[in-house]
Amino acid sequence: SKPGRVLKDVVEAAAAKVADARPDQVPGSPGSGVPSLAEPTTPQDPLPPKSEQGTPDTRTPTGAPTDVPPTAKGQQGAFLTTANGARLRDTDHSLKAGPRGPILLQDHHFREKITHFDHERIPERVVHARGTGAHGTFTGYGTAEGVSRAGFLAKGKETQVFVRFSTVLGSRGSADTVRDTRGFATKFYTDEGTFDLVGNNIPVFFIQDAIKFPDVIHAGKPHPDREIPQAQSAHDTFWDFVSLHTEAQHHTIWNMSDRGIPRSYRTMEGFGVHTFRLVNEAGETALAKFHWKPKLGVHSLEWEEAQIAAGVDPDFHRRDLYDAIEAGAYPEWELGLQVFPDTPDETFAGIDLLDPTKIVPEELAPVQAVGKLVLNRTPTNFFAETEQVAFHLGNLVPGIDVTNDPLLQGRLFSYLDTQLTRLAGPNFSQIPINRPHAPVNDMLRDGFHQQAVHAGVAPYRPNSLDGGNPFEADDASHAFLDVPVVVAAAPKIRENPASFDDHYSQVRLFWQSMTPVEKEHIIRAYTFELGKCYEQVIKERQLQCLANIDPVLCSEVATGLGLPAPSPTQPLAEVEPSAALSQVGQLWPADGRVIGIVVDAEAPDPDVDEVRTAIFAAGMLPLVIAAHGGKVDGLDVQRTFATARSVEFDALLIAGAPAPAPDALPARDAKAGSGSGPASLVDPRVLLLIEESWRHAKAICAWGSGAAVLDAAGVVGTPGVLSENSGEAALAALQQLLPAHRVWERFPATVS
Ligand code: HDD
Repeated sequence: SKPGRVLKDVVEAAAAKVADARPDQVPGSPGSGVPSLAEPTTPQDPLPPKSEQGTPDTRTPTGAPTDVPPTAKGQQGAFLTTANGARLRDTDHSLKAGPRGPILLQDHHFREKITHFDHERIPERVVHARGTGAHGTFTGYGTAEGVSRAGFLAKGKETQVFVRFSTVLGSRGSADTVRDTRGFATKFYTDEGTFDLVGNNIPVFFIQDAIKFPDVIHAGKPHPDREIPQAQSAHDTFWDFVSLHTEAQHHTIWNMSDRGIPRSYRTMEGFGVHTFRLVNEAGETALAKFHWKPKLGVHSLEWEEAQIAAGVDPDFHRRDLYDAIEAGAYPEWELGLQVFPDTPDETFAGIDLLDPTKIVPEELAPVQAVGKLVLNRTPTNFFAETEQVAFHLGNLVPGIDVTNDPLLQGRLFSYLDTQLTRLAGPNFSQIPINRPHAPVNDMLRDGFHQQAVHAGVAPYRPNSLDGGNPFEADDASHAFLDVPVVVAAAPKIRENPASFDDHYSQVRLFWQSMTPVEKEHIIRAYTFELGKCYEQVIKERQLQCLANIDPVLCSEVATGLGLPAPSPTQPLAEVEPSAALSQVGQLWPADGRVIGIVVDAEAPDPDVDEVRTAIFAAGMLPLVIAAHGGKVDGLDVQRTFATARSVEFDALLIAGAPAPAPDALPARDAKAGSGSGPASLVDPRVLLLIEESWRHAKAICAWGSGAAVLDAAGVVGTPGVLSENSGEAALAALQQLLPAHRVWERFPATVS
């Protein structure tokens, strides 16, 4: 037993094991090159760190490069130690007064282990708690040089970035695919300081003034009494607020549209929302809005898909991002600018650029590409990077300044303030993920969790004791420029400009810009969400808002709710639809798309291998689906009929007609007693997969005996369902359909 063993025995036993085996025979041992997943029996080096840990971890807290190995603060050496580095003999038993006795207070290892564990959690973000992140590179095109002096926008300049995507309302553990706005926050580690672009996938916001932020969030979060529902806007308090506070109606219709349920973070646009002020080398200013344009286009889930995914794979978007990056299908966006003259009234084409509930249609001010973002590295440690990353709108670089947008002004306060609680003190910019890659010399001192050992005696200016250091910079040394905007003499008041009172014209613009199928989705979303409200008065009040947007939208939702449709209380705005707002009608690259291939494990089709290879070659991901795991005809099976659901695939190839397996649930027609129709010949889980894929408007192509499956599923002859003679022909047919994302004709559209 343990107490009887002496140190010598333990060391000798371990040494004997190591000596007996040559390194190349011991998986996981130093030199073997083979990490062991079996239970290890000998001291081993930790698994090699991922290469990305070179940055920003290889910086000192003051930003200077260091030679300290990146994982030095993580794991070193083969042996378990205390936090102070003393090697430990046993971490499985507490120190007790005899085997049956109480734990001794002197057990310093027990106390350290449990105390640290007790404090492992930090408060989740008050909003955007659920998220995932990735590292990448931004490369400037140089096209913005005329409007901004920011160095990272220069032609060919590469800058490291970290991006965190998020939902807004849910807790850290909530599902990814809920209907909500998505955060799209980017940290550019530029040579001139860190620039944070903290945006969303929706270009407008619920409120015009930051002082309303607690109101909209309290309304959207779960009800305070029961703390339900989680991560949803489909409840009374949310609709109570937005129907009373009508400036929220624009953001709300975006949430009710397909934008509220993205297919992937990779297929989302991003928006800086506010108007920023840019300054060029000559000191000239322009106003601008930031846009992220995804290379893969903007695609969304279908509402039923989103709901199923929330159950079968709550980490759907997180998994998708990691899988794509680890498969080498690096997500890409172009950063674009809409640029406006910096006029005294800060408007463009009659649109108030300081009002964050308004867009400027791209048809009026085109989005001009200024650089490219590629995400190519997943975090090594979720907590250290994704959880501890702290964004702040005040992280600005020379060439980019703020405007007086009252929402932006308030955000400049909130993002620093919130970290004081979340990251427990004022030194969070020293946490590795937050460290600037520019040298830091800030005269900020002390405080909780201070990591730096500051030298010198004079952290004040002016001083002579530290030789006058640090010195103030100027234009020649790339100092940040606060644009000396003239602030007009005005009374101190709590009021908005009159232009902020238009709450409906752009909501109508959005609605009018949608295709029939997108309108149908919006109607269903409002009907679903309001149908979840209990209070009649709230539904009626929101119907009144819809009447002021569009009578068809209002009457369709009213019908669904079983309520009368009210008339508008104000004239409907004359609007020019903006095609750029619609997701339907364009063709996009199919890179990174997931293609499910259903095979019959009993009679595998010989074309499957070739089809898989061709899918890979086209930059997509094939997943073989069969009745059981393991291998079929030498091919790995990635999904079984028990684990595959339509949500995971962008399209299906059917390469065989698998008969019902013993573990399959009874087929529907078998339950009904017929049992002899074509459906009973095919495994019912395959039929469910096809039924769902069909409902979710995905392309489905078959070849060989797979044609019989389409017949059994009753989908032959419908749009986007094709049978071909060979695997090659079936894949070619599928590739014709994929760029449109979905077979849109399958959605019935009752409105135009
Ligand atoms: Fe905010 C987080 C985006 C308005 C206060 N916000 C946060 C995040 C994103 C946004 C993407 C997550 C950052 C991360 O991944 O760590 N927020 C927006 C956008 C807004 C907006 C696009 C409007 C245009 N936010 C807004 C207002 C306030 C805040 C008006 C307060 C007055 N937001 C916060 C916050 C958070 C935050 C409380 C929570 C965690 C954090 O900052 O770091 O400070």
